[in-house]
Amino acid sequence: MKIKRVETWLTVMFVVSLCFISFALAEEQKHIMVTPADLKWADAPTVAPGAKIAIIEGVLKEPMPFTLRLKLPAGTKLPPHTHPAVERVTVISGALYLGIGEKFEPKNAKAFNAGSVAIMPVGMKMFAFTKKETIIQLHGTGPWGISYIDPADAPKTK
Ligand SMILES: [Cu+2]
Repeated sequence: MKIKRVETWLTVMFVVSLCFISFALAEEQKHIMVTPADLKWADAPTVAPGAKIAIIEGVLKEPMPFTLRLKLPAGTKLPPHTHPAVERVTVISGALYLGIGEKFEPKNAKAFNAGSVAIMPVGMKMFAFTKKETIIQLHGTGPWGISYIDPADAPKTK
């Protein structure tokens, strides 16, 4: 019987969505408290040569909140790119030179020193560079990623 099947299907969908909601709540209630010494830095050659990443919260490829830090060596260049999610950058130390646009034009970049925040909408074209070692924190809601305007700009990983 068709109606019965639709009802069963709706019940299944309802239970499935309840599971997702309780999973999401459980996710929210978990607490994370870290000091700089607790951060676990890993090499991040896909970000830039010599870059390091410390994931504080979340799984970057998943549709969930994430918080991470990037340690960028002096002289790092992040060629023009976009992200599939809102980018929220907080500069923790050093200075991030950030520019808007699809061309890498250092003169169009502004220095964001420690304590600065920048929030860029989905798909905004931007580039960045450092002059000294700089730590930035990114947070937002994934899935997170990066697309280079010129695919040839993607850092080579071996
Ligand atoms: Cu970016």
